[in-house]
Amino acid sequence: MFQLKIYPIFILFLLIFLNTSLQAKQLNFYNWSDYIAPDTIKNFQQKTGINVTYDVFDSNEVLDSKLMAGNTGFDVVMPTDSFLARQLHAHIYMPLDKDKLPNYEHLDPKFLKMMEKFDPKNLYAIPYMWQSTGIGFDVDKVKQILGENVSLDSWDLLFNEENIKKLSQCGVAFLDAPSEIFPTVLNYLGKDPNSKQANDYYEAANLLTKIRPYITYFHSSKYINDLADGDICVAIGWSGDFFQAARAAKNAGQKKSIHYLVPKEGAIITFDALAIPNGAKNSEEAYQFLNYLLEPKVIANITNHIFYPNANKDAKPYLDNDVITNPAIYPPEDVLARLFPIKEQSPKIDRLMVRLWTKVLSGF
Ligand code: SPD
Repeated sequence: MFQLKIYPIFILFLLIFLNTSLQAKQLNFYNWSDYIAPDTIKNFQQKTGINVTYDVFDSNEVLDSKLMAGNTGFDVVMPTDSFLARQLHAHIYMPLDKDKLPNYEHLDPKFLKMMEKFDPKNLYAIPYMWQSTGIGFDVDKVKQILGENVSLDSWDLLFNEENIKKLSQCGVAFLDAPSEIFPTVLNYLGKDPNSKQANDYYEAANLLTKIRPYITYFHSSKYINDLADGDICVAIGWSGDFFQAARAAKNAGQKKSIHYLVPKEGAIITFDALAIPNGAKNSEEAYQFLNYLLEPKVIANITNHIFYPNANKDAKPYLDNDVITNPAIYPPEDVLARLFPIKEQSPKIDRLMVRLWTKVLSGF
């Protein structure tokens, strides 16, 4: 009698157990657009049996507002350094258990030290790739418009009204990223790019408002294809994206010379980092994924595809020769010396930038 009663309960527990253990393992990854090799996710899924839901964004501001609202459902996300610092103050990430990341040893201590300014003791985030925010352009079109002898090494190309007015004929794109455009303009104006003075931001906004009529659009990913297709001829954007544009143009059989430069006045350098949000449902899978991305061959394959330099010291032997020797991808010392980081800003200045940005975009 007793045995008859316990039997169905046992079956029920067995079914529940089997159902949970047979459910496919899952990982939800939220990454920058155009920021991984086409086979990375597929290879990881094949290797581990973990199903990856992959989604992309093209703006720190968007990622930040989702993370701050909470319960994103993401297991791994990719904030940029100064945004990471701000988010760490809001305690939204899990501290990393390095024992679960045997490949962590491949990271270059030089980059870990740089990241410590944003993530003290490297407790929460893993540096992925880094970049500068400079100017990319179609050399022939720009020369056609501004003349053969135009000097192509200054922010004057875009911040001087005469120049941008002429370039507007062939299309000019700016990143839709106040956190990057304001420091870039401040630096051009000879001010501290991380200024804490409200007046400096008003001055930068004045310059932007003056040239606003000549900016075709503000967007942070569209410029890659538009430059390749000839819909624009110049953009402020992130270094690796312009090599992706050049590849897209070449693959489409177009003879285009797309160049990227860090202007002589200097440009922003930023690091993007991987982190696990608090409350991530699949943190074990997240660790497996992070550890996978830390494999030298895996990260080298990504760099070879997206043209951004990574933070892995053991990946170098696997980098394509034309990538590692390209000074616009791996900049030489004199260019590195012109790069400056963006620091975490006070909430007051952050709010001011957002307010002024809305005005600039609307053209008033
Ligand atoms: N396709 C864009 C990839 C670059 C992402 N990094 C943005 C960093 C912001 N400074």
